[in-house]
Amino acid sequence: GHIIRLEDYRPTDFAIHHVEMLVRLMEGAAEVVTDITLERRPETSETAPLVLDGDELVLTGLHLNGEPVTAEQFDASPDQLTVRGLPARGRFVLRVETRLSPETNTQLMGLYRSNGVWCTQCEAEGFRRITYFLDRPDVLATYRVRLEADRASAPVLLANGNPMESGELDGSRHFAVWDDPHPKPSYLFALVAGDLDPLEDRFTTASGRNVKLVIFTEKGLSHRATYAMDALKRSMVWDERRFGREYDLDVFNIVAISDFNMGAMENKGLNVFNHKYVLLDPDTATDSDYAGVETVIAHEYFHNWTGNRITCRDWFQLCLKEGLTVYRDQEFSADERSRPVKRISSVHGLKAQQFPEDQGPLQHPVRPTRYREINNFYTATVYEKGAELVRMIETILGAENFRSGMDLYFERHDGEAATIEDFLRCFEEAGDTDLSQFALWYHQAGTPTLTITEQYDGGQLTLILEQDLAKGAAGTGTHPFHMPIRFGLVSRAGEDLAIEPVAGEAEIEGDVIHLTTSRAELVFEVGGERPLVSILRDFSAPVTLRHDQPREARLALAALDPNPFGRWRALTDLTGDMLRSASLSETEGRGATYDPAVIEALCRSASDEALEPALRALMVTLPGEPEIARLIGSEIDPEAIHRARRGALRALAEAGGPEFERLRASLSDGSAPFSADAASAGRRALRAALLPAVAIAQTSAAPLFAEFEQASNMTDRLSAISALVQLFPGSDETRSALDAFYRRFESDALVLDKWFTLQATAPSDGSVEAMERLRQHPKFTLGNPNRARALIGGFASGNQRGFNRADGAGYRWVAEQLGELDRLNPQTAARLATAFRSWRSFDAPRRAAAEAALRDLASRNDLSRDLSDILTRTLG
Ligand code: B3K
Ligand code: ZN
Repeated sequence: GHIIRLEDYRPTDFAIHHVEMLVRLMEGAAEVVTDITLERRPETSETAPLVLDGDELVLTGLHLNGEPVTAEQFDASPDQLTVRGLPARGRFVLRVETRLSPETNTQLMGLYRSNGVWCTQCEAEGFRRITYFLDRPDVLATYRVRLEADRASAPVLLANGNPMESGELDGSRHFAVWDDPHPKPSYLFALVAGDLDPLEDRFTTASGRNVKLVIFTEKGLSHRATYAMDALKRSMVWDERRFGREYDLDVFNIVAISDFNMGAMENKGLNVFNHKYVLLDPDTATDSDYAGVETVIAHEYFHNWTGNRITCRDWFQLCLKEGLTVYRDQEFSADERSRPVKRISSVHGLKAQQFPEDQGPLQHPVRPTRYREINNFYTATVYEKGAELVRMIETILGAENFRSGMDLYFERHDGEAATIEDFLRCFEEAGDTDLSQFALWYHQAGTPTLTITEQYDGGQLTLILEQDLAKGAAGTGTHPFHMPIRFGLVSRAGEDLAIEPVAGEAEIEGDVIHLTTSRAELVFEVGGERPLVSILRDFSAPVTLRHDQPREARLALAALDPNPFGRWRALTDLTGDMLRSASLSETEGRGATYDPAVIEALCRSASDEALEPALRALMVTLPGEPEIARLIGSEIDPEAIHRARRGALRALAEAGGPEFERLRASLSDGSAPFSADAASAGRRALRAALLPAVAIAQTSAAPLFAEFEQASNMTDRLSAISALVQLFPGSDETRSALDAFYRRFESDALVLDKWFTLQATAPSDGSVEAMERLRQHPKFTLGNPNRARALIGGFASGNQRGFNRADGAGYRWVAEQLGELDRLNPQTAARLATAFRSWRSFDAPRRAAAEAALRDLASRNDLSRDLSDILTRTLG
């Protein structure tokens, strides 16, 4: 396929100043008339043709300044429109007419219909599926859009910006006109039309602008949007206080849609959401669903400044808006909920998603330099590692200079399409510092390793820090990074000691070491007692840490590090080591053993009243099977990992069982009404985290089933039924619970997704056969991305044993589904295919089976560019 390269970037030959659109929506078709006001740039040759992008388009009319364009003057194909002989100077208007078929658009890019609702998705290159255009982010224009539709099927007509006029038309039709005064790239264009229910509210900005807020849902569901509305208002306040950013239109609309390729989309003034990230109530949504809604609502809202007011020059700069906006939503959640809990969850997610990507065949720099299909670069590396880089800038500069850098960025680049270089320059100026070495984080792919060696003698502690990017940097360079390493030296009484370096090859500022070389030694005066080294606090750099720390020092830090992140890390390092060696013992047929001191530490953290319950839940949860697999790294044997983890759970149950039961009872909210606040959610999280250890000790599934039946909210219900499915897969109780769950929620799409995922992750031996039965279930469809992800993604990413069955049946089943899904929805198929990214880490029979399944799929000649790009790189 054709490769797009960063080094080939050049501006367009023509500028677009303004766009006027008329969109006529009808049953079975849509007509689009687009008046594009263009101007040849002064540096463009007077004869250069205008070349517009298209994708599966049908041109039905073409006019220049009101006159038909003659056949000799243009060439049109479904994916390109070339017009010659255009004016050498001054503005002109090109009218482009297209005819679309939203009902048959199963890709869900461009204009499509979801449950009868017309909606659009344009990022990254969907606008070209609506009209021919310079469909790239550095072409900014103002838009005025007139929508016409039947009043009965589409009483609500929405587009970007502010509402202007609306009224009746002949027949049963009506119209509405929307005007967006802020110049924007085409990927932020949106329209929605349908029979939707509004949930309305208002917000007054700091400077007094009165904004109407509306969340639209499908009929009868608006009561489920109240938490999303609350999250939106809190986001608006937060962005004013934390970054001085106010909203800039008279209305802010959000629409919840059933069929959506990703989480949500930040279209200017008209965010379109996967309904999963809007609709909630205690009976159908879990606490993590609530947290997810809060995060995504905030994320899309924050894009209004980081993404929309300042956008990207080209798609290579995607992390400019995504990494920065993830950083902003993480900070919002940290401020709204618990900072350490949020940080630990983010790091956990980074290690689970981004690290394997960065260490496998889909590795790429945070700012890539080439791509075949841009939709495949909305990755954990661009988003989550991108956010880590912004966080490191904050650590390096300090909070105050960081804020000045952000202020400068907003002031200098407002209304522009910017680059990572522009962004970094603002922080260099604000912090009066050189970030050229730091910039390597954007360019060099791979997870660096940071190795810490301690030496202690005669009251002096020496830390040797070494960084290495030798492995897996895919030709993007291996120069030393500027790594900010936050640390503490902790006394045996659990206090941070004053940091007094006597000699050092790296600069130390406060509690941050600036490591800029491959190796540095630092010597500290510490007196008679050897301190505990709490290194890489708050995960101040996205690295793999190798710290050959004595076990007793880790146990001590797990109990008393004043930094909560440090406690969590010490404990997870211990459990990780324990499970890693237990798995290796299982593979070799030796009995696994579980270090009683580590089990004891897990029990103690669960009961530690000094810590908030949400943090205790994170500490007592054993690493999942994929996590253990990552710690092993190669020749992975999923069966051994499964047995080892079960063994650890039993050891935990033996040591802590009665105490866990007591704790669970004490944490129960009893008959108090459900509250979604972080403290209540934290208590439920700790109860859920303790449940597997309590349940595994029971000889029957009956107590779990009773817990399932008595649950008064989805969080408790799902934790009980998950434990049933995981620990008692074949039991009557499990079957009854799944049936009861189905009967109660069969008409609720979002809960039904949970039902499919629950079963996709069940550890039964015949999992592939069970998957095929679910695939044939009347409620299953590949046409809805959430449903496809629930079943196929639930299995491929949530059932390590089943997907990686040694006979290859799991791989073949998933590959077959991907082939079928690709014909409908290439983007979702490609996304699900990334589940194969770690295939080389498994043992030889599994590697061979995975490769065969991948090659078989890759050899089909009708694959989309999306899926074939992922497969080629995964195999490459
Ligand atoms: N910007 C969108 C993602 C678009 C994905 C296109 N394949 C949502 C977000 O990151 O906020
Ligand atoms: Zn985003």
